[in-house]
Amino acid sequence: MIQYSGDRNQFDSETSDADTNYTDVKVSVTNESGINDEDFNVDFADALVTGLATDAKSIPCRFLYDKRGSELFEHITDLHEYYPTRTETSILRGFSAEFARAAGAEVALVEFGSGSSTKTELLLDSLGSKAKVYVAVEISQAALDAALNRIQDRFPELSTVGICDDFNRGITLPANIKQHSLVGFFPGSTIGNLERTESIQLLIAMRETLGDQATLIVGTDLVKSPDLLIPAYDDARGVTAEFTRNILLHANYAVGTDFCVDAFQHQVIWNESQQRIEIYLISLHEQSVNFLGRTIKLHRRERIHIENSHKYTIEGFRALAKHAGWKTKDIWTDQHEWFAVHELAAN
Ligand code: AVJ
Repeated sequence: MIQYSGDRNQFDSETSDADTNYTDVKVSVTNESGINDEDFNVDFADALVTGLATDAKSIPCRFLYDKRGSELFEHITDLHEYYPTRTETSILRGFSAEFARAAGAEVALVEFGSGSSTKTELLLDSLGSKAKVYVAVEISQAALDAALNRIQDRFPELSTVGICDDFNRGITLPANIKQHSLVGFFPGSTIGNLERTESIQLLIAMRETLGDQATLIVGTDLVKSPDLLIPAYDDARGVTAEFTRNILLHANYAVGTDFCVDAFQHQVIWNESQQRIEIYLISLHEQSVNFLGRTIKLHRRERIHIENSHKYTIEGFRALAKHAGWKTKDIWTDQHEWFAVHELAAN
């Protein structure tokens, strides 16, 4: 790779003085913070400037999902303590067979935060030739590419569309998709990351995106004992701790912060009144973090909020969905009532 610190358009010129042919060479421009322009993440930089400026420090959890973060999350889903993935998957086995029987003849499936698209295969398998289009919305480009390649191999007749973006920003569907029966798929209890009011906003936005004939399938983690909840987010092998701390490594290469990752500890709290798991990184000693000409001081034990994972009762989520204009249809759950899959209808 060539490091070049001038006007990179110079390399576009076909009549370059240099002997070298640059057309096949990736030219990267390095800015003052030492990061390649192509890799510098403006959105992440903004979030850090805002999130670290106050006493109640925070980093938005969407930045957990760089390539390494997406890989670590996949490890989490295999952990014994992390019950949501395998529980929801077993629910979806029964659900998808019944759902497919009642589905329209030409279905377009739109998944929000698709990650590895593993659960999607259950729905696509059951839908068979009824599934015409699959739209995957995912913030991690690496995860999106890998998942869509695998899905396309497994379902060669299916049209696939990848949208690499934050689904909270509102997405635009391909124009010709509305001729199909639209089915939104929002599994994994991803909705739990949002505050309750934000969840309502998102469900309203999804109804607008998908249209008034749509169905929405949402997975929510159910309220349960902290004895089960805490270990699910603080596993014995420390995979979740590594996942949380990786957000600092992501900041270091994408924004140029100089976080010392080993000086932060993963902490998990069950907030009973808010009915949510809260995840923090605690500064083990007094330290400062430098980036973009700023210095942020952290005192010993000061914490940075990283993630919330809200838990819902069945009735609590149904009320919230109704509030957002959705009609509540079927609910599927497991024998322990640990997890719920809600089927909602726009009309
Ligand atoms: C992907 C948001 C559903 O809240 O359970 C898992 C994220 N964080 N372990 C969750 C997560 C730490 C996960 N969601």
